[in-house]
Amino acid sequence: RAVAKQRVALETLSYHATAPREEAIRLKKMAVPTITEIGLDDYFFSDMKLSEDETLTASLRMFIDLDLINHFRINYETLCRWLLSVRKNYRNVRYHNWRHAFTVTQTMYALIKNGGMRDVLSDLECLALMVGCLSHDLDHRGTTNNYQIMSESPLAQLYSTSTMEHHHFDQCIMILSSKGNEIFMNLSAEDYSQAMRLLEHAILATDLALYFKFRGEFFRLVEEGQDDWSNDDDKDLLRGMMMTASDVSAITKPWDVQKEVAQLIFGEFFEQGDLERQQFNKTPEDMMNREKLHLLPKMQVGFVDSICMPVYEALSKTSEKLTPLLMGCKENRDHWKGIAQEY
Ligand code: 5BB
Ligand code: ZN
Repeated sequence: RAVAKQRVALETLSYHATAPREEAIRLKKMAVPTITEIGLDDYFFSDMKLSEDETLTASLRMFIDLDLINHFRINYETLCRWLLSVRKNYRNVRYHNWRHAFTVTQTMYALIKNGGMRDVLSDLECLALMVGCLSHDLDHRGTTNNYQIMSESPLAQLYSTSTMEHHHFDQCIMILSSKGNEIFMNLSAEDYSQAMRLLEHAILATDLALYFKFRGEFFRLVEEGQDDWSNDDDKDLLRGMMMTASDVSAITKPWDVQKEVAQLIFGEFFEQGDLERQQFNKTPEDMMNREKLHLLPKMQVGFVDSICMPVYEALSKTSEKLTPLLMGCKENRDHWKGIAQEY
């Protein structure tokens, strides 16, 4: 069994190429925008006007601004190469691509900088969350965990729960340990192993199934008025919720942005539905069924009510500085609700 798993691991994980050094040298020489130039610390930031290069230089700015480069003695060229390698290992799918990773990271940055989370988190936690966000959907194929299981994909054989998230973490570790990409090289042995644990936790937390599993405990803490996060288990919960809040933060953006992003999500889900029709000769669930397009506004309301509002409400209770996310989410709910009622 162990041998079989190893073979599956090799088959599925063997492809990963890092970016060439020349590209890193090119990026290294590029001007990096300031935070205010592109509104990087704004909750309502959108990447839509940024070029591909600007998503990279903006990422560099966030690392510089959080003082991660100095604090962890990260070689700048190594950071450039690592960023390029991360981008390269996202696929050209509609939604779960590099831009999604980048925008999730920007929300995390805003939570840290403007949401008051900097006071609660250690530098190492900030580093792990930022690296975790950039890496959290690496090599996503535009299909869900359920699809991996249904199609008996090698990944599902390797990991029976949180299938894709385990794979994203694997890819993250592979890039971090590739020559020329080792941004954690100068961490102490203790910090390094702690960073790995934090990274794994952060990436796995983006499985909504785990969000559902752990949120009750987090909501209970928040209801009790918890504001001291010195307990490690409590802070694990908080970091996990921050990952979820960042991952679904498209739902908090101004309506024109939310509308555009929703199109991408619908498109990716529908393509999976098309695959399911072809491969299994079955009618996909409504969410993935093109013929059920008219149900999507109602589904978005359901998504907001069951997943998004609860996490933004809870986070708002931990810090008032996080309420803009809750407000943005509410506004989009009203928009989707309005459209749903037209039908
Ligand atoms: C989400 C959990 N899933 C297992 C069943 C469906 N639900 S849902 O009813 O809350 C839902 C969420 C239904 C439709 C949705 O989008 C319509 C295409 C969404 C939705 N999900 N809408 C969004 O704006 C966003 Br952001 C998301 C998160 C997408 C990534 C989650 C991928 C995991 C899917 C299992
Ligand atoms: Zn994601």
